[in-house]
Amino acid sequence: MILLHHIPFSRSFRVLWLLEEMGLRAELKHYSITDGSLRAAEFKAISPVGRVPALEIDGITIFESPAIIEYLAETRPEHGLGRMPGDPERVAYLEWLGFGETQASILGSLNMQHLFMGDPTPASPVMMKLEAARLGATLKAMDRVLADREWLLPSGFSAADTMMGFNLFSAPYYVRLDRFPNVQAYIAQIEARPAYQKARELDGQQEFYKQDFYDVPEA
Ligand SMILES: N[C@@H](CCC(=O)N[C@@H](CS)C(=O)NCC(=O)O)C(=O)O
Repeated sequence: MILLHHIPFSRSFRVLWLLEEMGLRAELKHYSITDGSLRAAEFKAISPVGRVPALEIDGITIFESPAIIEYLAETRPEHGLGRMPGDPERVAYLEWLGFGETQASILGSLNMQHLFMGDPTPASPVMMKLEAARLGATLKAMDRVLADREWLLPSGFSAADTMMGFNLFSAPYYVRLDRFPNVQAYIAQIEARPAYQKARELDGQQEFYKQDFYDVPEA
């Protein structure tokens, strides 16, 4: 049995998507970011600061999405989705796994300030503007790389691409993507993948974003 601790439209989508790419189906245990369920002692025993995803598989429990993604790629090499030590793309692959979290941490900060602080007055428009610009810089870096290839690695789709699950749903709420045509083409390619489409069906309804775009409020 595979059990994924999950919130729709969050980093746990990365794992849901990679499992589908591998033809594996997890049972989902749902949480909400706002109802306190992530802070329950039972969940913190699995994920020490109460974050999703966590994955129960092969008799172990793993938290941190890059660790889960890498574990799945290494233990299921027949799918060819990892780049193992010795592979010429190994370093680039590891860089993209880390890059996924660099970008996601900016999104986490923007989500916190725009969506989760309750009373928005303590949020800082200066920080919101800065974080939106930093997010734009990560998209610009991707856009440059994607100018001459379809996927993050030259040899083709890999588990590193699944790290962009969550990031690429969330980014358009804060940065207009028309500045990044290669990222837009990349998203279209991702959306055409049957495993991605199935994972989106299984993901569930997001409950965070209430409008199409979040501008920086006037200071
Ligand atoms: N680096 C961790 C970050 C996990 C994380 O922050 N997940 C978010 C959802 S996208 C979460 O659980 N947030 C709950 C909270 O911050 O309380 C990973 O990649 O798994």
